Amino acid sequence: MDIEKNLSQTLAEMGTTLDGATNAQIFCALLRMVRDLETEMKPAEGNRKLYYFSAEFLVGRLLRANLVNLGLADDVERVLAAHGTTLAAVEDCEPEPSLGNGGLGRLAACFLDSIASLGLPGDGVGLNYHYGLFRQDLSEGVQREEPNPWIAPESWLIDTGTSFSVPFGFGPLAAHMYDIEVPGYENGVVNRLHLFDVEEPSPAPARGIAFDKGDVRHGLTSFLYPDDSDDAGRLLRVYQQYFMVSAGAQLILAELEERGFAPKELDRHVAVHINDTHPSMVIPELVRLLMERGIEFEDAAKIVERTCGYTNHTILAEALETWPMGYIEQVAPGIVPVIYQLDALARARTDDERVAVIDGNDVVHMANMDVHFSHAVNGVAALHAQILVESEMRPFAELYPEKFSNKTNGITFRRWLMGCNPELASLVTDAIGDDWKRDASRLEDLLSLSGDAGFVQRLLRVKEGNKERLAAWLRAEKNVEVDPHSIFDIQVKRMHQYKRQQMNALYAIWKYLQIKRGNVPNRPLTMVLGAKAAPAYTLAKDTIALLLALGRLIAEDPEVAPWLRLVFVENYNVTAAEHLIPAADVSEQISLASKEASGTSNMKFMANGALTLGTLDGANVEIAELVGRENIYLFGRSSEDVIGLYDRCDYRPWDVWQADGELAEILDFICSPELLARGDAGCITRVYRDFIAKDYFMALLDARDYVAVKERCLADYEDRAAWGEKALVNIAKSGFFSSDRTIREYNRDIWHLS
Ligand code: 26Q
Repeated sequence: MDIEKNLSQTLAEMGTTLDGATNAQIFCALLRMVRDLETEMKPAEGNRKLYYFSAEFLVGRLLRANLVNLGLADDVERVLAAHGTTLAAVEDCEPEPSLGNGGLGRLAACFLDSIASLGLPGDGVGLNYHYGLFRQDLSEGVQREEPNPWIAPESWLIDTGTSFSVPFGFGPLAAHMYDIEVPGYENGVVNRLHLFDVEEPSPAPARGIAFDKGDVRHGLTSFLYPDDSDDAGRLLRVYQQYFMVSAGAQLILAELEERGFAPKELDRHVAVHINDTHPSMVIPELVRLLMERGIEFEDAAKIVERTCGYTNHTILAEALETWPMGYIEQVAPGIVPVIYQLDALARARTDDERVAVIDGNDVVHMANMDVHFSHAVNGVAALHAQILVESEMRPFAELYPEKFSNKTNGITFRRWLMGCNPELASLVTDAIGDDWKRDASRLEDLLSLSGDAGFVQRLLRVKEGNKERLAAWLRAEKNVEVDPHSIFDIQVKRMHQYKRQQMNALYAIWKYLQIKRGNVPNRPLTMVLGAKAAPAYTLAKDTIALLLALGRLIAEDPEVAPWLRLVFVENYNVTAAEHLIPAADVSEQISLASKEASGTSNMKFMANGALTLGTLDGANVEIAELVGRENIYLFGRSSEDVIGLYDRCDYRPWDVWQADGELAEILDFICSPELLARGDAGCITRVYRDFIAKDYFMALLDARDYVAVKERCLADYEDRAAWGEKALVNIAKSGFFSSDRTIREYNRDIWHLS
């Protein structure tokens, strides 16, 4: 197609020309072009259709991703260059749809891309939040949350004109369906992401990201609720969840009928996937709807069990959802009798109280309901699935051994390599051809270039270029200066104690003190962190305050500043990730072993040639197996050790503080006057107290080993050729983590779509 002609025509309708248009106008013209092209394309077909239910789809900006999949990105880039602009400048006019918190939501987005790219029939079902995850403001030295709107007059949302009536306790409420098209990679397929919304949304949030909880009819889809550490709006989350699953379940049955099948054939023609427990009420809702259509309860329950699959994303007990029956009674009285019947049915299978759907306090355990009434349950990395079976869900695994499996997470290489790192993508293509674009496992062909000094040099130069571009972006967007010749050591992910950003802070203090004593490193180090903390998660917000104060202290110290920078990137989101990850030298994956179910940024960094500094947790275990011990920097206690320490209640940080003078000095520095003066002293002091009194995620236990291994890693950086070889092996082995591989496994073992 003639892109230049198409754009010129649209821009003429808008009263301008390619040379006269603003980037915002060009963005609109490209958006219309993509939407028009996709209207002509067809959804994938098959005997069974998947509906992937998720409260979060962290899709990120969509212009470039769509152009990549339509095979038009390079041509568009050329046309724009001829008219004095770039795709990067144009896409900066697109507000990011931040419709998720972190890994779980981004995984759902990668999965939709892979499902379409594999030509499988499958749509997403979620909610059209008007405000995505809050925008983070750090200007006062602590996190402030601001509303984060993304829906512009012209956006990717398609009004389908369809709605479903959701039977809430207060009466029916229409769920209006908007769609976002999901094109496959150069295969002519478009699937859909269905996002349900109220018909008359609230005009604007009253104030901040607070919400008028009384006004469910208008405010139900206003906000994405931040993760489990935020208790505000619990009841509202139940309203959101039921709204999503009831509308989605009705859509499923309507489409089933349209395809000419009877409700009792549901399991033969539909697969429903439940992404963590947030959509779990789809189970009783489907049973209720089947019963409305004349099917007996027991048969309905059997059909639904054969239809549904459930993925667990966490073993942190506090993140497993439970809802008091009173809440469900108020929100969705129609499914209350169904849940009681499901509880009775589960109790007929076992008298083990630990696996009950409803406990003695009339509280519903969503994950328990999911396991009883799904035919497949999976973890998201080998270690995680093993821990589920051997400990967290052991009674279930004994009851239903055939249900349990692992599906190691993946990422889409379209966004996370071709889209965000075109220089590396073309270097790879020059070396091995472009088969890897359809089959990421072919990246292994790069291993034949191991030992090719010229190629390794080119690889290092691509990284240098990306570091320079990141430095320019940080200057323009975040108002920070970094030295592209320093080592870029990056930890970006949600802020959580188990992810141990606080341990990274200890390293910064250690390094600061070393430099003060004259032990300057070979080369400057730039530590980059980025993370949002749940608004009610005090300790997480305190850790941000500590890192900000440390960054200031280091920057203001003329003895240290030439050697060390600690940059905390404000408002970390998908867009920021796309700039940061291609430029990373070191990927920080330092969670307490056994706590990170999988992690997915670890995979993105690996594919972009960063070396992992990490614990044997989540998918890091599989990364280590793939690249070999010489191409990864591992430290810290094993998951077995950690689980043992928890079981025996055998960890006391106070003892570590008393026994290890050097560590105590680093810790005590947190409360030094010079640091407290550079930030919120109350927040910083709380982090200190928590380290010594609780340290629930054992940062002190691994701190020494962490510092030692990090130093070895940074020293190794100086042998540039050897480092480049390691990066090469990481890129070559990263193909395993393609979400195409993950989705093939889901399809083969769980969904059976075609
Ligand atoms: C629960 C109750 C009430 C309100 C919110 C929540 C809630 C919201 C979001 C609970 C959990 C989440 C998000 C979890 C998540 O992102 N988990 C991550 O999933 C990734 C994809 O599988 C893994 O790679 C990460 O290891 C895991 O932490």
